[in-house]
Amino acid sequence: MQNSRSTKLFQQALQSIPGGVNSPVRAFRSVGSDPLFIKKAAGPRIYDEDGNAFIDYVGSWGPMILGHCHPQVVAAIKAAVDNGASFGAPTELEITLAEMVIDAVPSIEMVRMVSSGTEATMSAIRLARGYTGRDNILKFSGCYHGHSDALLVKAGSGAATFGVPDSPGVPADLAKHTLTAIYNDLDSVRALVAANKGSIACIIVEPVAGNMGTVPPKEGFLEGLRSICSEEGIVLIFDEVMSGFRVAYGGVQELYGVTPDMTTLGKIIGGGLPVGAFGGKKEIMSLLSPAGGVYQAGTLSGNPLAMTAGIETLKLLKQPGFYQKLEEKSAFVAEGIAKAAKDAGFPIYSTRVGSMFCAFFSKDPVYDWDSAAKCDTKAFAAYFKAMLNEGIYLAPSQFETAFVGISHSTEDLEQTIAAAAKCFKAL
Ligand code: KE4
Repeated sequence: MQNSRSTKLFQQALQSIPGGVNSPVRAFRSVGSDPLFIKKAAGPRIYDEDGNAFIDYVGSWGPMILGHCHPQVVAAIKAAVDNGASFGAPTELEITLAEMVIDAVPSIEMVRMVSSGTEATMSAIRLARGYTGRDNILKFSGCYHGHSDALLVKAGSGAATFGVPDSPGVPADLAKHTLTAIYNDLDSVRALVAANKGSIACIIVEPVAGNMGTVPPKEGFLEGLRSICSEEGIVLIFDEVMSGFRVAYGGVQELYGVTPDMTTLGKIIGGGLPVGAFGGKKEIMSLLSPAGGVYQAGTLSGNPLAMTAGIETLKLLKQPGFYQKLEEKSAFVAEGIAKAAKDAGFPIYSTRVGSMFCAFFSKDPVYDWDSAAKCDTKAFAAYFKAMLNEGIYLAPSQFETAFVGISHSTEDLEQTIAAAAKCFKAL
């Protein structure tokens, strides 16, 4: 595969942009190669600067569930921009999208728009702290909720229940308020809650984890979190930035029937434009400025172009049969890849929830960060590069999720499975 233009552009980007990218995972570091610079995309494909075409399973990390450049979404954005890109004033579009989100997710009675998932989770945590008057929060190893300081924290060593910074620049004094439990392990949650009785404002969780690879909740895990939070007066936040409108129109909470107190959203509700949102019970949301005292703001929050793209996207997702069709496509390709690995005698552990799927390079089951971290990331990197050579664009890290979109055709999925069969054999 010829990629001299991407290589040239990457060298140029390194002069003006830290690491040559505007978000670290794009740099392809964990797969040990230079990133491809993308020129355009259409439907299930992306096209790099050297004219190579790839079947895309990153989909901008989740937003492009309809495929790239859906004509209805593009037309709506084009029409909207003729009316102006941003006003910094309320618009009817914000009410329309808010009402669509509330209609889709019954646990959301009110919702505030922001411009990224990071803003959504950061603001939801502040609101939970304001609502409970408590300072500590609890998250899970392997779950990613964006890069606000309180969430760039890892478990304290040994018996220490307090968090320690997971990045330079995060003050230890702040990190200590973030407790870290083990995903799918309710006992680890109960131990932390008991050791910090009455001081935890919220538990934030990816109800289907997508940032350590795709890890579904074990039977009873979400229900257990729900009852612990109800018993302890802790706000349960489902971070559905990735899973919202992805695994079902109503997200994981519709699929698993567990109701959080707050939900964070992003990605799909912006149709590819910058967006985030957090919402929940009126009783909590009404504490948010200017209705209440918990401050939160944003110049481009509820941006008319992002609202337009989100509204058009959700209209298309709501069409009868959409998720059934997506489910069939997703099962076909995920099972096809798993069979290809098995037939090649290559051990992988395959997971899938709806159109989120992952091939863990592990012969053992993966159900939390520790088991995910045991994966053979070198073999994954070789697989990633081989699939790229076959025209298949996967997430450049073992600890990410692959996304199927409605525009992936049967031929695309068959081509992907055939490529996987060839690549697993060569590993
Ligand atoms: P953003 O700030 O990147 O819009 O959203 C942060 C975020 C919050 N919550 C969940 C569950 C998320 O998955 C994310 C962001 N996801 C990553 C993909 N692993 C975005 C890709 C990137 O960082 O470039």
